[in-house]
Amino acid sequence: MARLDIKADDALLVVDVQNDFCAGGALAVPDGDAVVPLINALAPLFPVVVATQDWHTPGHASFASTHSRDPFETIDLHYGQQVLWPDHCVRDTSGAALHPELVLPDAQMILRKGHHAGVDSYSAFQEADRLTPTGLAGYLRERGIARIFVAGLATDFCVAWTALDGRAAGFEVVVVEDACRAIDLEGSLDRAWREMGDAGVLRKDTEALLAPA
Ligand code: VGL
Ligand code: ZN
Repeated sequence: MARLDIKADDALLVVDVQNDFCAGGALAVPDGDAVVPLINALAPLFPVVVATQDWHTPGHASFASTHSRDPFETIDLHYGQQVLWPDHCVRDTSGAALHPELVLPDAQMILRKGHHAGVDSYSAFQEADRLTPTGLAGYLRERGIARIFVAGLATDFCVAWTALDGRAAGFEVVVVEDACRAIDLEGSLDRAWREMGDAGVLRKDTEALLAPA
């Protein structure tokens, strides 16, 4: 297989590899822990590594409990449709911590998102109101980044929204498929890949980055 060479203007975004999305967590993604060794192998290749943390207030608008509803129902909030989740990644709890086996000594930025009580943020670039930027696009541009590689959890939510918004912000985007795992709620994974494909997001496996030159 031809190797995809990492360049000085590439960044790796490690999305939400947090305890609550891994085995035993409040919103465990099936096989979520499996992304950790792959991300640990990828990270040293990149000149810029950014990790994100889903970082919600207690009583966050994305929590089913806040609305006295059941998890995985959908409701309309002031900014549009919102899937309701079990309480997860409450700021400063062990569930919100990065996975203990994630080894990212070279990560230069940790971005927390979803921290406003009334608005969710699957995307690392923009909150779900589609108005409030996180500042990530500006950070990456100032660092001279042209292409981002996205890995982490979950493929069909935070990874996909981050990849799509990365394209909208003008970056080339590659999702490292085998370094992601999905929730897959009512066809969300197929839909996410379709939307990412339509937006010009490339889909690669770790092997393409690690293969001998
Ligand atoms: C995520 C659902 C709720 C994710 C975050 O990281 O994909 N999914 N909050
Ligand atoms: Zn969340």
